[in-house]
Amino acid sequence: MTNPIELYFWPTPNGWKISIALEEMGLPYELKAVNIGKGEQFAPSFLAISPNNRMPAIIDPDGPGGAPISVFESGAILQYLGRKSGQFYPTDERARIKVDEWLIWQVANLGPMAGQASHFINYAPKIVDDAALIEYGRARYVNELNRLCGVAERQLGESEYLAGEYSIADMASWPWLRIAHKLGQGFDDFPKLKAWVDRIYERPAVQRALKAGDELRQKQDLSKDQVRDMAKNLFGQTSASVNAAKSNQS
Ligand SMILES: N[C@@H](CCC(=O)N[C@@H](CS)C(=O)NCC(=O)O)C(=O)O
Repeated sequence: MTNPIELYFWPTPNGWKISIALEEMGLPYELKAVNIGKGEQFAPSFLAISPNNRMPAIIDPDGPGGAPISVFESGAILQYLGRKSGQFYPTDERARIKVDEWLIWQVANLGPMAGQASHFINYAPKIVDDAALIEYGRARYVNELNRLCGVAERQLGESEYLAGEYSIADMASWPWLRIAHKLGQGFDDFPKLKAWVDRIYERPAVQRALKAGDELRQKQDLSKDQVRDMAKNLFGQTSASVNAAKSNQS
């Protein structure tokens, strides 16, 4: 009987990448909530496994050589789980490189751009009173996301999934691309992408992953006060503010 993997998690697209992978791979896991709106990502015990103060992170009690291992950064976690389970991450070098390309495309491009588009659409209007100050950032990231949706659309015209067969690259990209319509994109412009979103949504493992930790989800339409409260922990972080938050938590 394998010990459950601890998944340090909050219900956001980056968190779901890993709950989807664990469900798809049939690896037992236990959710450890990290309430990022409340600043729990600055707890020294969390920073010890995730020095970038971001979730997701995992601790696998049965790591290499039978000793525990922690992993942060969703791309590194997905590759680790793919190697550990021998699933959704091909061992053939050419096929693996394809998966790596699309996985890194997600973590280096899609994730950051969609995250910033979400910031300017969902949060900035509740924090910054002058709409003109928001507009340049909003347009910049909505356009970048639009470009990336076009990249995915063309790729999904070549193969059913991003890197050929369903893989960890799809698990990384799906939680962000499925909400593209809430981030200034029209799915009518991206029919293959929309069909891929729907195809993956149908998977029982994906359904289970979306339900796990559902009780942690906040209501979608937060008030100005709620967003401003979260913003103290989430936005405007500097090296000094992280050090201060860290000492408050210890
Ligand atoms: N590159 C990271 C991004 C993770 C990330 O941005 N996580 C956000 C939530 S979606 C977070 O933990 N934010 C906490 C904070 O900003 O302090 C990954 O792919 O794992």
